[in-house]
Amino acid sequence: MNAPRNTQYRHLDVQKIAGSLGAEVRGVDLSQDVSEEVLAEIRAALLDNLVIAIRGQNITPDQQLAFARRWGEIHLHPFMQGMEDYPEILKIVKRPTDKKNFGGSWHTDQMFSPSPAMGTMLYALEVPSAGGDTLFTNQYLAYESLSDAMKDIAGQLRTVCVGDNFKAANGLSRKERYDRQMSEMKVKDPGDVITTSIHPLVRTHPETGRKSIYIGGHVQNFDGMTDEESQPLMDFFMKQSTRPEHTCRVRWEAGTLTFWDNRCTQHFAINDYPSETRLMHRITIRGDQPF
Ligand SMILES: O=C(O)CCC(=O)C(=O)O
Ligand SMILES: [Fe+2]
Repeated sequence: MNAPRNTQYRHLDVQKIAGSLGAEVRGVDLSQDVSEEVLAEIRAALLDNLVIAIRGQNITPDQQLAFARRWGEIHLHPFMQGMEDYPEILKIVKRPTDKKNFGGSWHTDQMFSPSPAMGTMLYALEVPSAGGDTLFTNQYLAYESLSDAMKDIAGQLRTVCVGDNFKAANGLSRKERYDRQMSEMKVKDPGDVITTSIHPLVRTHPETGRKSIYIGGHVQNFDGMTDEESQPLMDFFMKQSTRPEHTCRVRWEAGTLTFWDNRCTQHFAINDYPSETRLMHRITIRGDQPF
């Protein structure tokens, strides 16, 4: 399939929030068992819109986990410590005294894994009085709006993705950065879990068949190229991905569960709420090896 679909919904109310991607979804209660029919509509809404903000939920960690398991295996974060009682759930929290937030740069989740996260479900428990929105990009459009000549070049590139020690982080490890700057989010040792991977820059979505640019902050360089050769191309593909017309912005409310497709989007958590708390429960679903 090469074009976005235009699904008719029988159960859900789906309202687009921007021209390129993103929708608000109402008409489902995730504290109850979701029927196969409703689940199929949620899948269609996700595939059509890439990111869906399911509004007005009131769910426990067990209920969020039950919903997440309908989509596949839970992907444990190799670096971040899950909740004590729910190791599959990451508490994403920024307190009034914290300077840094989690996910505050463009990326797609766990791109450094051989089989990165297919999707992420973030459930808002507490949000600041204003701010703390999350930006998303449409990586299909980032690819489709390239010239044919650039598509050919992109199609030949492979990214080297590294889970720790972002080049942008001035050589600091995750542990050094997070321990200094985030009071409650704890980094763990990944042990023997693989956290460096090489992926195609142009990937094909396993469900829609559409091609997208697969890039994000975990990319260190292009395979076989020097840093000097890679950096200008990386800058170009990041700029192309994050052009304003390729983005949308989710405004959170307590009770919003936002579900995004990491295979065709990037996201960026905006850190614009000093002195306030923002608290989320996050679950990621394992995906396929990109091709
Ligand atoms: O807090 C957010 O809005 C997103 C954080 C993030 O990057 C993630 O949960 O993967
Ligand atoms: Fe993220």
